[in-house]
Amino acid sequence: MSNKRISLTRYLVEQQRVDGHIPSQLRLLLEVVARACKSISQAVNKGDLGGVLGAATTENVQGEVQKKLDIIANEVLIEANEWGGHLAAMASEEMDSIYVVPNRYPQGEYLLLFDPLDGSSNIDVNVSIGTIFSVLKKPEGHTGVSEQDFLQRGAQQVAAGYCVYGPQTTLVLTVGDGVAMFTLDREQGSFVLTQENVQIPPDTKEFAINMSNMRHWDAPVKRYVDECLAGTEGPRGKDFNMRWIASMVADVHRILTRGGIFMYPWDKREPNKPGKLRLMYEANPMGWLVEQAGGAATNGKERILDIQPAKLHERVSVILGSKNEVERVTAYHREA
Ligand code: P6P
Repeated sequence: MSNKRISLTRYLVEQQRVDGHIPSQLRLLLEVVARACKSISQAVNKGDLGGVLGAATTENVQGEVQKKLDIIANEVLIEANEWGGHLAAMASEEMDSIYVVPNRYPQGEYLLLFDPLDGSSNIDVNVSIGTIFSVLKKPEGHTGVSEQDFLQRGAQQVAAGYCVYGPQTTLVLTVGDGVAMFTLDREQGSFVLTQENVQIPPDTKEFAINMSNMRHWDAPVKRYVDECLAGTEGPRGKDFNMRWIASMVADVHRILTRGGIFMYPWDKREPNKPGKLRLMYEANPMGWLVEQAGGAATNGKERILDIQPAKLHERVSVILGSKNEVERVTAYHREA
């Protein structure tokens, strides 16, 4: 077995050739997204040297003040993908409405959704952040493209992934045949396969939630966390550890790497909102990755990937990670 590392390009070509899993247009799309993530990684790594830290003067559709790097990352992804002929349109956390590929370029059959830089609150304090992306096929039978074409269940995704900008820059990807991880080799300037067939342990001793919201949680979540905190004397009979990076990409990467459960549940602070995180370009891609690695992802009541979206930027409660833990929290919701 040669110890020669396999590049992302070779991995995708082999997936296309061997499993017919990746049509050539989708392979092109994934290569272009990976190249855009490399550019975003360069910008992120410059930090203050690149004058890219701090807030911009604008707000996004969520009413959140945008960071300069949010806007830079969004522009990098748009410019990298609009000319290739593989996309009909794009949707982003940073844009109110969809971005239809301009007429001067050929239209493709795929829809690309992304959170260009998730974890923005961590940008200025040098903590890992990341890009999350999801790929859908444009529904057939009609010309043109509209927001309605994006409103598909997460189970309809044809590819999903993220790139985490941390001590390493790592691209994590699924096309429905398991989860693979590619680490950026800066000397070569290419992503190299470093993990294949990623598996999340079904049990864990590590939970991730923002504990400062405890007084606002619903009873099932409070019950689950109280039992974890009770440790060996409690009903779980074991001690738990807690992590909260406040960067979903970094928390999910840890869970894909060593197991755990991540929760951003509904809480009483904004009772009309189902949760904080967005369904289409955060929960759906992360939910599919976690399922493809043997984990589970629900909103406390149902599988994330079965939720029929009503709006492009709709939010959702998220419980994902080690299968047995997610099933326990979901069972507590059903009992309540
Ligand atoms: P809080 C980042 O802003 C984000 O959208 C996710 O990446 C992260 O998990 C969550 O919000 C953190 O939220 O309320 O703990 O700051």
